[in-house]
Amino acid sequence: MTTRLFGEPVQRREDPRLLTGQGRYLDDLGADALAVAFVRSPHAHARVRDIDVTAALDVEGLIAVYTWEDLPERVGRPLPLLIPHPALTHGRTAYPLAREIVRHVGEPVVMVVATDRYLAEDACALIEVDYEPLKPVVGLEEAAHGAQLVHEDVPGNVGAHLVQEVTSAAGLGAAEAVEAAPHRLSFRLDIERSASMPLEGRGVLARWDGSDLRVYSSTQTSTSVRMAIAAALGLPLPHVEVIAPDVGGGFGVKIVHPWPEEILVPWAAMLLGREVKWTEDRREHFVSSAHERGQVQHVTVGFDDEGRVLGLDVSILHDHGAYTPYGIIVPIITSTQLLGPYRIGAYRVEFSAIYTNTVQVTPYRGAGRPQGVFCMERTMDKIARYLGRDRTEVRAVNFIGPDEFPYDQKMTFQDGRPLIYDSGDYPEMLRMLKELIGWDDFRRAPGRGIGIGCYVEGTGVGPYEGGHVQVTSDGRVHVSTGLTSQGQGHETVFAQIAATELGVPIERVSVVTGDTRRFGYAVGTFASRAAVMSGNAIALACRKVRAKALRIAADALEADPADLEIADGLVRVLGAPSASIPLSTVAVLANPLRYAFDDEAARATQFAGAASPDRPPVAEGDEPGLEGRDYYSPIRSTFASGMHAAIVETDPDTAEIRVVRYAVVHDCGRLINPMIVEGQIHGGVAQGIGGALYERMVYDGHGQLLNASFMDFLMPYATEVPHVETAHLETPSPLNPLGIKGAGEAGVIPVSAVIASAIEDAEGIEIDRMPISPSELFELRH
Ligand code: MCN
Repeated sequence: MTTRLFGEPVQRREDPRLLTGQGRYLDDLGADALAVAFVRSPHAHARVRDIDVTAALDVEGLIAVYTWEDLPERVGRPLPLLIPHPALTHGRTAYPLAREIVRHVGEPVVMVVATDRYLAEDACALIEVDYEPLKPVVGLEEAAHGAQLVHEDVPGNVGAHLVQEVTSAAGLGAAEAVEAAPHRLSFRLDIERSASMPLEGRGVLARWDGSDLRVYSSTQTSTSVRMAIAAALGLPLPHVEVIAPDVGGGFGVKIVHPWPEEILVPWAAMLLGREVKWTEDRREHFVSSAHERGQVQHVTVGFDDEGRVLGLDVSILHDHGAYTPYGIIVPIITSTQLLGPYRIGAYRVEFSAIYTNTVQVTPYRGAGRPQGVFCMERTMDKIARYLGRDRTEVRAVNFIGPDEFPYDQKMTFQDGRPLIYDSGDYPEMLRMLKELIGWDDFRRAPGRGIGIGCYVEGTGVGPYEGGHVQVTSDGRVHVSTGLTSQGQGHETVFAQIAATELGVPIERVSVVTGDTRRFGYAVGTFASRAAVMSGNAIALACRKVRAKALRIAADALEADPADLEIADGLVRVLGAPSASIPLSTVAVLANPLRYAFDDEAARATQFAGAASPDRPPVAEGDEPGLEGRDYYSPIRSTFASGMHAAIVETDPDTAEIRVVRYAVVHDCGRLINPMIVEGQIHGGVAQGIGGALYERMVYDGHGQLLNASFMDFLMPYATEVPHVETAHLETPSPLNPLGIKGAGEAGVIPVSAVIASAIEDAEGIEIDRMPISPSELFELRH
């Protein structure tokens, strides 16, 4: 049996459970809990004049009705602004229940608790809210005009305005560099709103026993939810536990902490002394969670005869919806990650984050990068078209060379740290991609085109993540880390790391994530950070355990720790395999307190001489047990990269667009599990195809979301997503012990750019907005 598991395509261990209905999602818990439903605003902008709950009080099974007036001061405060930024001069967050003004359809106004959800919904229907409708501002450009305000005290609806500029080596600013360039182009690019849309919506279940609060939440960040709840409810942290059970997808929307429901449900559970649960329905998810992507981008580029970009000026209008709970992280990521694998002469980017009377914006898988990559890759294609050169050649002349790392883009990344690329090999990646898709042999024909898109992605953002590893006397290894899982396969990859580091069969390793009882300090799962952050922390914790195991075994075997190895669960003397001791026995020896009925303990007595009579049973500076905890805190992010190519066919009559081939070359450093990474990329590409061809939030002028159901919001099926051909390039990150970079968002990031590039090639029409439907393509043709 091999114990070298890092890098192998180990089958996902969670799948048998998840695929056979054994998963335990939020709504599988708390069958007897009281149910919560919300009255949500039907108006995009209105003043709440009065709320009459009288009729609802007669509903049989009604337990309680709460409006903002009923909330204690701590609970009723505006929700926290999670990532402040000096440029966010007018950050605004919602109250957990509307206080006076509602600013988008779906904002929670009244909370109803009843014995079941049906009764709670019945009671909601009987509550009369007297709204004074105010004029809503819906379109991004209309809102930027500033004539009508979303927040009375935010002039021009501008939440934030930020300008960043990197001058050229010759000291030219972007405008000067563009002006001085032999060629110039200016154009506008639009990306519409979309959303994460996990299969399982949000949900919260809370139980109060008079002293301790236990909360289950379908979240991407249980430790932060815990801190938020403790703060809002005035409870000491050790008396609050938050557990993320199986989570049916998050894709970004579940990183917000706390959602109003995550405060209100535990508060009601404490007040009522009963278990209380809220499960989001699909319509609620559409109108009251979060969206992303909506941006208008104006680009001016100056370049030379080879296509080298000498100056780039980008101005972005970012639609932030009604609130900024997650700060302005999305447009900051667009601004800084737009540069991709390229060396750009001089660069200036400016964005305004604009409030509109629509659902708030928080990161969705890719988080601002799909917009930035659309911008840069459309730019590369336009340069190639202008110069009559091959699109890959233009990219290649702009690439940062493999010998130029670390490469400083001279900007500040989203975490406030310098934007320095640590490693990569972009020319080699392009060579691999061209070969994989057959770029040079592609036969172009009317209605058949090929497209390309490249990106660089900062992954593994800090500040830290931790891991705890314990070997028990049965030889099992228990790994825990505080971040949560939403389907990424963490139970498998973290077990692979522990099994490799400790030399034990993977079957003996179990992994727990997202349970604050097991691990209290964590940041969460987002920004493709779990593998880098928890992966390295778990490896470091394993190394501590390994060192201790070798020390104890060396005593027992009367050998030097340097002469020992651990393999197949045995600590062995190198070169003398018969001299060995099971790791389970080492775990027994690590604890001076042994139970008489423990078989392992009985076997361990033969090593009793290991304890020296002149030192205490637990030596000073030591701890009982064979376990270790460690944290990984990077100096800065590590930069993954990728290049995608697609072949599309468009129907000459119906303008239907079909993606017939899709190829990906990807570099996430050392692969822990290539099969899982490929699965992540496939899922991301499917999501990206949705964003390129189908998914958009359609608001009318009154701020009503017209397609708030899966009947009307199109998502791709397997029939729309081709087999994704994948190749890996591994340039290890020098920044972390395992050499890993992240992979979880990679698939989605360049897809809109790639599909636009391919349609443009097939049709000879410039594609400057995404998504594009057959009817829009039809119109562009005519
Ligand atoms: N991996 C690996 N080798 C590497 C890098 C990653 O084997 N060199 C593996 C990891 O161990 C992990 C997976 O690939 O199992 C993704 O790793 P990572 O890039 O660290 O991303 P996270 O685990 O932090 O996941 C977050 C990322 C994000 S930001 C979104 S959004 C997203 C995504 O993952 N949401 C998802 N993938 C998702 N997949 C599912 N099924 N559901 C979601 O909600």
